[in-house]
Amino acid sequence: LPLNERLRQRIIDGDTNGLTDDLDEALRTRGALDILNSDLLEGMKTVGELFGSGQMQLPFVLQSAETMKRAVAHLEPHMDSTDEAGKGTLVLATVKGDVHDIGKNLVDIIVSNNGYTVVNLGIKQPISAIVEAVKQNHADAIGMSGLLVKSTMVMKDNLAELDRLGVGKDFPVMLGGAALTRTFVEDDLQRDFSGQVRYAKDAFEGLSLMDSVMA
Ligand code: B1M
Repeated sequence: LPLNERLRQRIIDGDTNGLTDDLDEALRTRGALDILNSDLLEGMKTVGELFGSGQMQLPFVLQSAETMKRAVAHLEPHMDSTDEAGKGTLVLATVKGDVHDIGKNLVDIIVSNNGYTVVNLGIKQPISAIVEAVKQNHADAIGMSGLLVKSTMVMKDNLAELDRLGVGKDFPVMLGGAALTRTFVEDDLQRDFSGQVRYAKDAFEGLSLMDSVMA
């Protein structure tokens, strides 16, 4: 297979044997983000389709996810970063009940490589832990990730809880993950929230949102 297809196939097959060699070969001619977006994320998309249609079982999805994580870790040092620092602090978490963290961790990499401090709380985080981390770190914004359809309702409850605690207006909230849509976040959720809630379709939009919030 040509190199780009081989990389895609490695994610689908969860095949780490020779993965870093292939990545190094790709890095000789292409940027890390291009490899990530064009090949690795395409592979993950196929995994999602195969799993969704019952053609792939969960343990294999897990292997694909592990392969993806290794690939991202290998590419990370090659990603663009700025010397800027201290642009602001983002508390980032995957919401309660949800274990998906590859997208969240990409947001962490992109945003922290571009001058922000990211406090990444990990997966399955209740809103109480998020609020606690925001206070402890004097954060400027909250980022919540979730891929399950039920996570969209958790996010809605979390916004209500921020308002109940009286801190909704204090921290702009950024939401991301495959089950969300811009309309759901910026119309439906925004309507009931006292502060600002925005949708980021990918990690780069997450970075632009941070830039606009901190401007
Ligand atoms: Co799961 N899973 N999974 N899974 N999984 C999905 C989400 C699913 C759509 C697959 C499918 O059916 N086609 C489906 C959800 C269906 C639904 O809710 N209606 C699903 C399911 C059902 C499940 C389980 C329930 C399966 C089971 O146990 N029977 C279970 C859930 C467990 C739980 O959470 N409680 C489960 C488990 C798993 C694994 C553990 C095996 C593994 C996750 C491993 C890990 O993350 N460490 C896994 C995987 C890998 C997937 C798919 C195949 C791929 C997700 C992924 O990593 N994509 C996924 C299929 C899909 O998404 N179509 C699927 C790559 C990643 C870069 O994309 O996270 O979307 P994504 O991030 C993007 C943007 O969304 C955005 O930026 C990123 C790109 O730059 N973004 C943000 C994300 N968060 C952001 C936050 C921001 C800003 C942007 O600011 C805060």
